[in-house]
Amino acid sequence: MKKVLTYGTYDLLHWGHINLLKRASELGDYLIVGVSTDEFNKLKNKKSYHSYEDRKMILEAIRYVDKVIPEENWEQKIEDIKKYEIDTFVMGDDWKGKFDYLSEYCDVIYLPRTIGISTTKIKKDLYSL
Ligand code: C2G
Repeated sequence: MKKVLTYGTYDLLHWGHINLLKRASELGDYLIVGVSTDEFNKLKNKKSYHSYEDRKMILEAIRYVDKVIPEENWEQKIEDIKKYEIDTFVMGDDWKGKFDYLSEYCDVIYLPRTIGISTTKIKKDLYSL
């Protein structure tokens, strides 16, 4: 079974996120998503609208996602890759190059980011309604 791993905040879930998860799931048979905890979001200077538990529940409802785990720090990726026997690590290409060090443990793929949508854009657009 080919296992794929990706990480993210996934707040205010939108079609750009779904595009990423769909393509990531097509790279294997089993997709694991590491969702940033509220505490880790603080380290990323991100504040989510939805709590970690709610973002986790939403992702678990998506047909492309097989398992959701907490992302608590920057350092856990290697351990997760080993623990879950990951074949392919995937991120949107806004992260291109940042995780190349993981290629020692699995394939590393950066997928084109979906243009025209982001959680930040949603927040801005709603604010100006
Ligand atoms: N994404 C995308 N297209 C968009 C928006 C997001 O392809 N229009 C992708 C991002 O590239 C990322 C995933 O969707 O792979 C989740 O995006 P975020 O929730 O913004 O995640 P981020 O804050 O980038 O956290 O350790 C990695 C970090 O946790 C990534």
